[in-house]
Amino acid sequence: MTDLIQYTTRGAVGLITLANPPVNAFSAAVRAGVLEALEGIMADDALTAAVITGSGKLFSGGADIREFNTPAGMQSPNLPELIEKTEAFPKPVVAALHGTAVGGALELSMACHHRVAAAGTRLGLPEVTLGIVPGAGGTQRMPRLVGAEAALDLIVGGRPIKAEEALELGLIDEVVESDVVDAAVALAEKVAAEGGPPRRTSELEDRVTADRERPEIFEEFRKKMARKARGLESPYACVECIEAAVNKPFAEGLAFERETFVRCVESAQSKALQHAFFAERESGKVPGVTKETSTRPIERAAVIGGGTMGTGITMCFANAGIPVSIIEVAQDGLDRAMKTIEGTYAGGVKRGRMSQDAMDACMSLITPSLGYDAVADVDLVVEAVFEDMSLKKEIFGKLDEICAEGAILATNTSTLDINEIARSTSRPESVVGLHFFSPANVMRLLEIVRGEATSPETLATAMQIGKTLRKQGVVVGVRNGFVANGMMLPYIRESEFLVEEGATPEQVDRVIFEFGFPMGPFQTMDMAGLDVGWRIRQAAAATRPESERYSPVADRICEMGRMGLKTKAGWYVYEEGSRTPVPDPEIAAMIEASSAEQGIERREISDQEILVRCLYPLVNLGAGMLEEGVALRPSDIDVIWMHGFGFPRYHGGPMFWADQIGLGEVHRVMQELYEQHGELLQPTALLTQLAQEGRSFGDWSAE
Ligand code: 3H9
Repeated sequence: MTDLIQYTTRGAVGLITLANPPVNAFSAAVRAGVLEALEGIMADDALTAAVITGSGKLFSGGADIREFNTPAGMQSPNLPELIEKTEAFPKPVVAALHGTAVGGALELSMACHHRVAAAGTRLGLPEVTLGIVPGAGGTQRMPRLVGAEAALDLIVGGRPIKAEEALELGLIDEVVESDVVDAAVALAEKVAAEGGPPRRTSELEDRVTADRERPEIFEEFRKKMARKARGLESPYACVECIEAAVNKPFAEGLAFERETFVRCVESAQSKALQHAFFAERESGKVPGVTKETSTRPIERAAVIGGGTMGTGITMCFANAGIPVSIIEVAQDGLDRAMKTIEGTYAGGVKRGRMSQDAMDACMSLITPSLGYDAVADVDLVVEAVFEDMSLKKEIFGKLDEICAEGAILATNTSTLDINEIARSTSRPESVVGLHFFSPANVMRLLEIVRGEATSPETLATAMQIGKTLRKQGVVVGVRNGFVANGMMLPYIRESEFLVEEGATPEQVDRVIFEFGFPMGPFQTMDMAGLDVGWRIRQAAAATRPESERYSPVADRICEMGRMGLKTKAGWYVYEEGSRTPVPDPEIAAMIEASSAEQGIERREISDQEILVRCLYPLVNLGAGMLEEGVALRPSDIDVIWMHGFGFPRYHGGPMFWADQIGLGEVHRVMQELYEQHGELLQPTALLTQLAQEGRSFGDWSAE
């Protein structure tokens, strides 16, 4: 038998243990091993029952996703075959669950005749997040155990639940605080002693018969999910499968589920979502940092600056249970910062997102401090004052004097050179960038900026912090705007040029929204506030080459005092109390006047041109950043865009999306744009090379 399965006996019970680290995925060898063990138990008259469990910290993460669309995935027994054989097994089979049991692992458990879980085990069917439906009977068995409404919630939501909730729903039979395998073996012995045919989930009819009387639940659910499922195929496919479970005999429902699974797993959306899953995990692997690299435990932190970023970052630490001091130079600034934090938490309590107790616990972890004394005993400081190099150098000089040896000195700068900041200390190896996105307590992306002197220990600690704060960390190099904001530049620039050439802000925003972003660039700018960009442009004006094309429209909007949503006017106008952008004829007239002034003859601009003009240049710049080594791999850029700017996950991020179009085509269009609009759109060397060689970013990073 394969060594990915351990097999032993406990009295008259055969114990099958999955042993395929890290997540005991059901690869071809594991499936074959489980089946072989079951056959052995069948053939042995001394054995009356079977228990299936997992080794290590979890039961199993389900099917082996890397085997999707490969011959290994279909190798007999495939997962549906194994699961049907488990349910049909004549001797009782009990699942002993701990840690996590998701996807195909929960599907197998539901086909076992009984399920026992250790307290706190997480159970779920997350397949929808991979663009598929549960494809091994999950959509048919779950409604039979918990009813259609709970099944819709769990399968379409894809969210895991704790064993205690699963017990209440009827998904499992027992939750134990004691050893789960002992409990499962005891249950197996008891059921075997009682005799009678095993309890088969596929034969349970009560729940589905009752649900058949309420066909309206499906339409109601479809309406309820519409906003969240916009653009996605698999949530609707999941609903159809659960509907089939209710309305069709089990075997027909199962066949329908199978057909739907096969269609979904081959879809472009599923491939993109699988890419997103692996890209997120890949981003945690960084040259020079290994499992052996030591990290500093972060028991206390401090944040310098009580503005929007500083308060949000402070909340991140408190939310993670880490005591944190927030430092301001004047009492009124400190009071304002604490009021902001308290108000944000209170808003969460009011909206039912957190309990009053949780808010009180977070507030008790935050210490307001005047001056730098508070940094003396912290393990990490995050500086989040405004973007002024001399101020930052002064602060880092002080930190260098006061902080304990080995403490991590981080800056939240989004534009300044971290190497220069690091040089203002005597310990540049301890300096790193932790670039949070606004609002920092909400946004998941964290750019971890590696300076030229940052030590592997500092970097590893920063990556560890990202995980503790439940952020999606991505390591990047030093460059103006790093990767995220740097790549935002051509996206915003081209959208503004398009408006000067004949499009309208609302047309550009509609095209980008329809592509799948939560909103287009003009609405985003209004939401973020136009003043920050304006200040940055003013600062950069002196160094901008005369010959470079520049759209003055955004500056003029600011000159009119329109700073976006917060002033109820920006690219759009906003009615009192509303966040809905309303096109403004005054802005339309101003844009037309600006086009005329610059001698630009306005023309009809197609939706397709808008899409490629906004997105191809950022792919092009992404390729440039790979060449420079500022981004480590194309998939890191994808993660940054998905988590930082809402690039639709079902397109897999800009670099994966470009690969699907074909880099030959992307390059051809970039070349055309370059010839029409000039050097800002010149194809980068890496894009040109890959296009000429007929390769993709994926091929390049696999080298
Ligand atoms: C399914 O079951 C289909 C069926 O309905 C029908 C089939 C016919 N496969 O997340 P981590 C890797 S669909 C292959 O950091 P954690 C992961 O890439 C499946 N590899 O660990 C990483 O590799 P590396 C439905 C997998 O402890 C390593 O394991 N199941 C799989 O933070 C560690 O991963 C899911 O969607 C997999 N299934 O969290 C569950 N899972 O070290 C997906 C993980 O090389 N998995 N890897 O980077 C998870 O949600 C989490 O991994 C889990 C553990 C919660 C299990």
